[in-house]
Amino acid sequence: MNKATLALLIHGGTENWSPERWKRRFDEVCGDRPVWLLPGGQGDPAAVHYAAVWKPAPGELAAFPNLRVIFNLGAGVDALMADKSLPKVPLVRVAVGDLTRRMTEYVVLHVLMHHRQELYLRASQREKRWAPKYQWPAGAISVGIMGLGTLGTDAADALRRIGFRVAGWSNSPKTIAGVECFHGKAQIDAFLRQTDILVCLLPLTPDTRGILNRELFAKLSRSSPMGAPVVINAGRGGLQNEADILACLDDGTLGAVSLDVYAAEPLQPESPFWTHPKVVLTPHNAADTDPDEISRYVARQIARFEAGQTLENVVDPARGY
Ligand code: NDP
Ligand code: OXD
Repeated sequence: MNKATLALLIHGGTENWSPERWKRRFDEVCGDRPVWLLPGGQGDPAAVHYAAVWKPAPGELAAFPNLRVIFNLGAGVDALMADKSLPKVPLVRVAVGDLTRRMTEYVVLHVLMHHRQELYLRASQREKRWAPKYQWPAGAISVGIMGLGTLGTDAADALRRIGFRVAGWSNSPKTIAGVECFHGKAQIDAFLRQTDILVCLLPLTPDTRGILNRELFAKLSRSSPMGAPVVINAGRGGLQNEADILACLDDGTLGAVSLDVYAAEPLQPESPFWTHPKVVLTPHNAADTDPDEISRYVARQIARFEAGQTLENVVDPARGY
């Protein structure tokens, strides 16, 4: 019997994300399962039971009447959640070691950059200025991580092992060794009050949109040796109020920010973020995904599904993540 077809709908991304590269990988891991790279109209849409997607156009998935599972090729599903015509079938997101480790690299790099006063030191170097400042130890800094899911938990562990004091905030209660855990709206102020460096790894949902705003920044700790709190956002641009970030950097409510994500991507040339001396900017590449590992992950999930086992990392449409 013919195996059900897997359709690939892949838009955007870096050169690592070329749709042809994904197709080659999926062909390798799917054996004799037909893999269609769309758009291209390779056959009857009714033959498609699985779709592996990145940024499909709204309505694109509704064209497949017999879809059983949608696999998002990234961790964040906010773009899919916004598609009102999304077929009501399980949506599986990516949670794999490779992506998690890359995000932890990004978080550790940026926390260390601010903790070790790199903005000041690089400016001194450019000006040939020998002006050492006292360097405090990691244990003097409290890092607070918003989002203690796949990514936040791993980053918390790496930071704790370096010696930072680490806390985290999530929707539901958690117990994580060496990490002070807060949850829900009732505990957010207590979490913020003791946070010197805030790392945001939240998903973008109706509850979290715009959460990184002046009101929240004003609640962060102001007693760290850095002088003013630092914010690092690698979640989604929709989590941040960009006008508030700029105003808070300029009036000292914030000392510096690292941003990987923006309200509108790609970031426009006229954005003040490009040249702001207190902004460390990356082009949404904190954690690139690897087609090799992710195609194997999707093939494994399809095998589980067809064997009657439960799919892993299924998105809860009511929560939006
Ligand atoms: P998970 O779903 O594993 O974790 C999400 C975490 O956020 C959970 O701890 C959850 O709480 C918490 N959370 C969600 N909503 C709320 C809320 N309203 N209040 C408090 N906590 C909340 O996601 P991942 O860790 O895998 O990924 C997180 C996000 O990172 C993705 O959604 C994506 O947007 C972004 N991302 C960015 C990348 C980049 O390159 N910049 C790459 C990959 C992902 P609970 O545990 O209680 O459910
Ligand atoms: C993702 C991303 O969600 O790249 O995986 O942002």
